[in-house]
Amino acid sequence: MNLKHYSYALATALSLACATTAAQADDHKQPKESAKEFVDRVEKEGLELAKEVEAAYWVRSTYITGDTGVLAAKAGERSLAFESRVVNQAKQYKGTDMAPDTARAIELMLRGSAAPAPDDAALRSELAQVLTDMEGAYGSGKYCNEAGECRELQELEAVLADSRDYDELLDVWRGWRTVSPAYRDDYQRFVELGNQGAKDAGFANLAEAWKSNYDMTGAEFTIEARRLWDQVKPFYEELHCHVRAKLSEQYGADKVPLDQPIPAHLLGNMWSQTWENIYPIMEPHAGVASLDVTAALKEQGYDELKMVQTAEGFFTSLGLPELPESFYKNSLIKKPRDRNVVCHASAWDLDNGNDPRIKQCVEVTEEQFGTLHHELGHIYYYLMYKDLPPIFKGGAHDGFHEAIGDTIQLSMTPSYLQAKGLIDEVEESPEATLNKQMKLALEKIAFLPFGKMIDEWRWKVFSGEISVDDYNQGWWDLRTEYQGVAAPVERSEADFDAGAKYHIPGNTPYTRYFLSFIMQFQFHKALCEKAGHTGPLHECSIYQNKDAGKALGEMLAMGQSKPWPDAMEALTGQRKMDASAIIDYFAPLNAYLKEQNQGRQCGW
Ligand code: X8Z
Ligand code: ZN
Repeated sequence: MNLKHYSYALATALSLACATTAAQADDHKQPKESAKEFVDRVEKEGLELAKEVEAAYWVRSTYITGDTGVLAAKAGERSLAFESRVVNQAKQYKGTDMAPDTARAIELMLRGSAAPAPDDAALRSELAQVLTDMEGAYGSGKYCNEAGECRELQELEAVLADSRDYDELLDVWRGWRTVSPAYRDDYQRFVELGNQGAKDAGFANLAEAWKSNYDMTGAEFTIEARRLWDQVKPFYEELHCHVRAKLSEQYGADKVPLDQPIPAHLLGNMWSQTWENIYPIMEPHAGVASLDVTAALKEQGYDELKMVQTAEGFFTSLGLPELPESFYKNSLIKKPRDRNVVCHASAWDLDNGNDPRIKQCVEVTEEQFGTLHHELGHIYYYLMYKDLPPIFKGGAHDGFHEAIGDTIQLSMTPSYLQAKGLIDEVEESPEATLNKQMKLALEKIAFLPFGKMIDEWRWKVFSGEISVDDYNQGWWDLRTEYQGVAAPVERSEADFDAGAKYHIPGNTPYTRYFLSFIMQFQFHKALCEKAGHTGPLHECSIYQNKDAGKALGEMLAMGQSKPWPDAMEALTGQRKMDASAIIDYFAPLNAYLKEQNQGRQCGW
């Protein structure tokens, strides 16, 4: 069910939609319907069904109970039935003569969704159920320790972020991983059902379905993603080497040996996916240019609402529209105290662009402030492609959708933060630059192998290369290979550590984030050029620049109406994804790391 994070055009139209009865649907199967008529009808029916399905999913995600589970699974089942019908009909038009826009629409319909619908109705029902159950189990997961004290994910994450006590970190790291074994069997069943759906839609397996969304073949996409990873890998290895050395100083070489992968619980994040929370350990020049935005937000009495409004203010400063009133009325930005919700942040495109919302259990921290910008990036995509035909509503590819809010964040320079009163003064010195770059690299560079390996694991699981008996071993093999991190305690096949990360039970493809983290620097560079910035890229902010805003808005308004290289070209002049911009951006830090690592044995 594709709609959970943000409903892409096609995903919306296909996987939601259609309250039509079986009889009506059969009527529509008449072969005389032209391709254009077919597309128009699917869009119309899709919108109708979407209303109901989106409402059911929203309520489920913001109010997890058995009852909302029943309603969401039923809605999911209907949307899968619609998708199945649409795909099977769309196949008939493939290769026939039609206008380019219609051909694009048919092509989009035939792409694989995150969980393609099996032809068999009973299997569709089971698929909808298993997805609803897994996400609900994750969203209501709690770790109760031996003393009987129970904590939710966000509380555990806060410990991971702030504590430097090895054993305390280990307790919460292990604790959160007591939640996921409960749905390991569900996941295994999901893999079977998803593969069946993928086959019925014409793919070899679910991995191939997922790779079909990038205007190239699956094999080409695999190579493309690998090419990008190869571009950034040497820089990651320098960062890893230096971080490991510093952690070894902090915790002792017995805990962090200098020739081994880093224990996964010491990197400031539940999944070791971004490492900015250990910045205090890593700060190159102690005390230079204070970057404690969390403290500033708290001191200045920011609350959830003010954080959202401030983030909106960045987008409107570019000349983009204000958020509709309904956004503030209908979004969930504060964690309810009396019920379980899926706290993992998401942005939703309800009512065909008229009722966009975010769902985020906002806390007053810099990290959450960043995530708010990320979510608003999705929302502004929705707003800008609102008037396209429903089937063209979506990111140029899913990495584009993920990259917009993050691109904006790259403009939150010290000068911007000072303008907002969030830091006192802007210190300009090579030392200040290095500190700033270190903090950002701990977020952006550290993430890259994580962003890559999640779907490496799933691709292998879907293709059968990793069997159900090896889920956990296969997971840790990839964690070690890509990230150079290791489980701090022995794990077994009774565990389901992949399932401790939201996007596994939530079934959200993850390569999109890997692509996004690379493309957002490409976008930032292009926007800075539009804004007339000269000088190093890390000093550029497009805040208040209407030329940059116009260029961004124009790309967003294209949605997925054209192959993604067209959208990329419209903004950047390039037709390829490319990691040169992210590497160039961090040139000062790269030099520093190489110097620091001299004489060290890097690698694991
Ligand atoms: O899931 C998200 C967003 C929602 S699309 C909050 N992100 C990934 C994650 O949290 O794992 C953003 C960056 C990576
Ligand atoms: Zn996102």
